[in-house]
Amino acid sequence: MRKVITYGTFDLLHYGHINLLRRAKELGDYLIVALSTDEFNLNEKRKKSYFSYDQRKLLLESIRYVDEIIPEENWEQKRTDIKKYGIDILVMGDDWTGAFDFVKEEGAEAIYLPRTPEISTTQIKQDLRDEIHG
Ligand code: C2G
Repeated sequence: MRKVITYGTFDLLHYGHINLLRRAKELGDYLIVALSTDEFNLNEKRKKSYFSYDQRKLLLESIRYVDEIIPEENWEQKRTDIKKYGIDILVMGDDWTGAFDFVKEEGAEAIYLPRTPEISTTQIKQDLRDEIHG
């Protein structure tokens, strides 16, 4: 069984996230999503998600491509996650190209997939702001 893992906040879940998760699952048989905790978002990623960890987890659990969800609490855990969960492939959008190539040292492949154009959580918030304020 080929196991795939991907990491992210997945806030305001949108079709760009779904495209990523679908393609990640296509690369193997089992997909783990390491979901950024609220603390990790605040302290390390300098962003506050609109939905809490539990709300974001509930949304991800309803997606057919997702087999398991674990918390992402720090940048370093990728190395140990590869061993702990027997991961074959780490998948990320290509805004992260090269960032996690170190997983090759743990025997996993790092694959960066093209992002879905013109959609992002930031863009959604901006568009809604513009709509309200004109
Ligand atoms: N994504 C995408 N296309 C978009 C938007 C996002 O393919 N239009 C991908 C991102 O490249 C990422 C995943 O969807 O692989 C989740 O996106 P975010 O929640 O924005 O992830 P990020 O905040 O970049 O967190 O340790 C890694 C970090 O946790 C990644």
